[in-house]
Amino acid sequence: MAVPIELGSAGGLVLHSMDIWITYDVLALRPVRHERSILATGLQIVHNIDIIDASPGALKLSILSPNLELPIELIGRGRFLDAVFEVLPGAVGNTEYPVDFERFKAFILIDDAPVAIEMEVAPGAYYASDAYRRGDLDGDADLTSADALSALVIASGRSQATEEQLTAGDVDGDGRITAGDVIGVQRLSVGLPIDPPDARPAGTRHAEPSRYQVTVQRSTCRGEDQVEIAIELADAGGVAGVQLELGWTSEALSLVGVVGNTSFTVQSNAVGTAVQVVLSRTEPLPTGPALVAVLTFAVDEADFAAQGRADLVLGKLALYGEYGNDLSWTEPVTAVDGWVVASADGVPVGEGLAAALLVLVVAVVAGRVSRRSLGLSGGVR
Ligand SMILES: [Ca+2]
Ligand SMILES: [Ca+2]
Repeated sequence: MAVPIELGSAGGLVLHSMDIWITYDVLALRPVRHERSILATGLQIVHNIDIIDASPGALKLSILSPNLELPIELIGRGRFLDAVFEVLPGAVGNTEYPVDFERFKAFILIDDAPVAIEMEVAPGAYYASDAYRRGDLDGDADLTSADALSALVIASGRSQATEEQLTAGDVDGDGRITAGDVIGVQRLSVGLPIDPPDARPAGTRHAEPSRYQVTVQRSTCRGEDQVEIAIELADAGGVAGVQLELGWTSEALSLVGVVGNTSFTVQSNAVGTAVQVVLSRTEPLPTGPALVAVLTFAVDEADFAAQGRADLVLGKLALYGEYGNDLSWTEPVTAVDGWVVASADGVPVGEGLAAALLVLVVAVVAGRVSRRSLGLSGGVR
């Protein structure tokens, strides 16, 4: 049973050390290890798990910057660490066991003196129940491609996640289900790790400008009844997932179909004059330009000739890496909008978009375990 420790919105937070102390019910749970997500790679983490019987009920993790000259910069948000617990035979089904922070503190050195960073902390709870576990969106206690399909359908907006599906499917812990989570569920379904090998130093932000640029094609429609618009990646190196919304500014265009790059699994959902497209795969693409998708629009010729132009605007653009990590955490991701004009007289526009990260919220989110896991003596997720 893994209890995720999540950083609600910590992008850009700089710190030198952190204490995470967690209290739990000793009759139901026993900590066995911690697992670090891509957000915690490269950090020095010490803990009391090996001597937990000396201080039962209190799991303590301490994180220290490996180099005082180089504070830790948290480069994203969502699942930071998992505290993995053994579910003890004493755990009672359908019972809520609180998992709470005894202490959650982060410090930064200012003039060689540690100063506490103010943080908002929210406790969580562990449910011994037959509810869903991580990645099991359909709740059948098995991790299969059906779960990845459910995640894909939810990520594209075709269906709304139930509370249980959000708990199970939000693998990266950012509070919603996106292409990054689809990658995570796909990986879980075949037993691939959702955390990277602990090699990359934390907080390494690359400065290559616009390496990840997504461009919507610009096209002239000279009386055709259909127009095809390509969406392209300038460099697809490391990309394992794409999530985007494309809106168009003329009702004279109606979407006929979306064909994705065949090396991805693709799902789309068109509502009115916008379409959401989600693409995912479990391995990252090699370096080089790549087609993301081709959208085919039917054109109402008379209406469109009268308007003369439709802008094709990229919104909610996100690219995800092999571990479902949002690539904008480490490199800029830019969008270049497109357009369709009725004749060659159209005027170009198109601006990039920038992502912003906000306040810090830290939460232990409900961990769940299936009845099947509970039935195993000492069963661990
Ligand atoms: Ca399942
Ligand atoms: Ca998510």
